[in-house]
Amino acid sequence: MLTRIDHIGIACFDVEETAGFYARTYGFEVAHTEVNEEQGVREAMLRVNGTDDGGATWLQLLEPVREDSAVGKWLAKNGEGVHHIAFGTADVDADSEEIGEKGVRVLYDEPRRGSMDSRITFLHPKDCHGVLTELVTAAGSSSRADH
Ligand code: MC0
Repeated sequence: MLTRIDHIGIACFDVEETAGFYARTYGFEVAHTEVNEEQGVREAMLRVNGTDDGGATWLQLLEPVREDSAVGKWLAKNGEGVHHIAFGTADVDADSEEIGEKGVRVLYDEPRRGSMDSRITFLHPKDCHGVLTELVTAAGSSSRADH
């Protein structure tokens, strides 16, 4: 079951500069940074609030480390802006299977590693009214211990 918005992914040209805007304007501080080579991004996670299901709600700033990455291609075409939304779930495997059975394309056969050791998959934006949609099970969420 999808229980919350885990994060909103925002494509940007420069993570540090963009993080400065969010700190100055809203007071959101960077809680975590990493480079995810598989996804081709440098990212910063800005915590907005916490929940009691092992997750929280974040803004995720995404700077491409390769032009041919998903975010690199999207930025070249659209410029900076909202790239995807991510729903939190305790069981990304069950939810992606169930959603796939409804005819929505799930982009990965198996969830992959996401930010902060989460497990993630994506739904094709063309099947979701133009919104690239991610499903996330946070590290430490109950079902994660099974994997
Ligand atoms: C592409 N399209 C989008 C879109 N990206 N529409 C809405 N939102 C987006 N973010 C549209 C394009 O405009 C195009 O529409 C069509 O989809 C095909 O796009 P493309 O430019 O030809 O690119 P493809 O087909 O090679 O790849 C699109 C696809 C890809 C969604 C399959 O971006 C993908 O696999 N994304 C999932 C992985 C990802 O985004 N990783 C970065 C975040 P038209 O109408 O022009 O045909 S990593 C992340 O977020 C991790 C770190 C985490 O959360 O922990």
